[in-house]
Amino acid sequence: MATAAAHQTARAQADGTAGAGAPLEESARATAYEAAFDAAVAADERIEPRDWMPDAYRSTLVRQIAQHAHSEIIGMQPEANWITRAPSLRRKAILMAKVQDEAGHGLYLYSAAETLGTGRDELLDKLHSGRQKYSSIFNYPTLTWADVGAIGWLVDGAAITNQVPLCRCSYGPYARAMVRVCKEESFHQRQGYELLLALSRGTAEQHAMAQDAVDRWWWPSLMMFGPPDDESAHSAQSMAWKIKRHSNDELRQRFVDICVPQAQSLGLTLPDPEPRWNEEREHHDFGPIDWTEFREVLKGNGPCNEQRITQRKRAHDEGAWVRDAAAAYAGKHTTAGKA
Ligand code: BYC
Repeated sequence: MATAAAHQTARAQADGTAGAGAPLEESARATAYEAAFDAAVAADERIEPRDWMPDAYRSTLVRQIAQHAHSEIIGMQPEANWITRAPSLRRKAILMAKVQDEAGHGLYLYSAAETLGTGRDELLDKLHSGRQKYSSIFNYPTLTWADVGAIGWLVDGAAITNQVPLCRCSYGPYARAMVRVCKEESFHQRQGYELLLALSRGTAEQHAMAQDAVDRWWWPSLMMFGPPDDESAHSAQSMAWKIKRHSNDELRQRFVDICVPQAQSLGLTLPDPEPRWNEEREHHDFGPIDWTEFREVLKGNGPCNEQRITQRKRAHDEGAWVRDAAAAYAGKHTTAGKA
C-alpha cells in the first residue's frame, strides 16, 4: 500500500496537486509520469486503471488479455462437443460445469480489458474478423471422449503453468482475474487427469483411446506456450514491464518436467522418444516441435479454424436478442430507480 501511494504521490507532485509546488510544464510532467510508472514496475507495485501508463504497455495488455479472453470462449467449443455424449450423468455434470467456468473466465478477462478503455464489442468484432487471435490449441478437433481428459490434463495443465505467474502481472485487474482463473483451472486439470486414469485402467480399448488422445494433444499443448524465445516478438518488452514473468521456453520446459512423471503414473506414454532426464541441465530433454505446423495454425490453416469462427459468429448472432433484452431490462431498471 505504501509503495502504491509513492507512485500516486509522484504523479500528484508532477500535477501540482500534492501541495508541494506548482505543476510541472507538459514535457517535464510526461517525463515525471513515465519515471513514476517505471519506478512502480521496478518496485513490483501494481499498475491500476487510473494510473498513467505508456501507450505501448496499454496496447500490449489489450492484445494479450483479448487473446486470452477469446481463447476461453472459443475453448468452450471442443469440449461442449462432448456434453451430449458424456458416458455418465456424473461426467456430464462435471463437463457442463467446466465449460461454464470457461465462459466465466472469458467474462473476467473481457472485464479486465474494459478497464483499459477497450469495449467488449470492439474486441469481439476483432475476433470475428480475424484481427485478433485465440490460442492455437483450440483449432484441433475432439475426436473421442478421451480428448476431454487430454484437454483437462494437458491443455488446462499448460494453461496453469502459463497463468500462475500471470497472478503476479504488473497490471492489477489482469493479475486479480488470474487468481480465480487459476483456482478453477486446477480443478479442470484434475478432472482431466482423473478421467484419463479411469480410461487407462479400464479395458484395452479404453486404454488405447486414452493413449491416442495423449498422442494427438501432446505437441499442440507444447505450442500453447508460444514461439521459441528467439522468435518471440513480445517477450523481452513484456518481461521488462512484468506482464510476463518467464519466457515461453522456460514455461514450456517447466510443463514438460511436470508432465513426464504424471504420464508414468497414468500408465501412458508421451509421443516423444526423447523426454529423458538430463542430469546436467536438471530438466527433461524433449524432441523438436514442428513450428511449421504452429505457424500454419496461426495463419488459419489448422484443422478447425474455420469451424470455430463460424460457430462463434453464429452463437453471437443468435445471442443478439439476449443482449438486447438485458440492455432493455437494465434501461428500465435505471429509469425506475431514478423515478
Ligand atoms: N496461439 O511474442 P510472442 C485456456 C502469437 S486459454 C496463438 O511470444 P506473447 C483454456 C502471439 O499472440 C489459453 N497465437 O507473444 C480455455 C504473437 O502474435 P501477435 C490461453 C500465439 O504474447 C478454455 C506471436 O504469436 N492462454 O487455457 O509475448 C478451455 C508472437 O508470440 C500463440 C493465454 O492466452 C498461441 N499458442 O506470448 C481450456 C495466456 N503463442 O499478437 C483451457 C496469456 C503466441 O503479435 N497469454 N502467439 O499477432 C500469454 O501468456 C502470451 O500471450 C503467450 C504468447 C505466451 C501465449
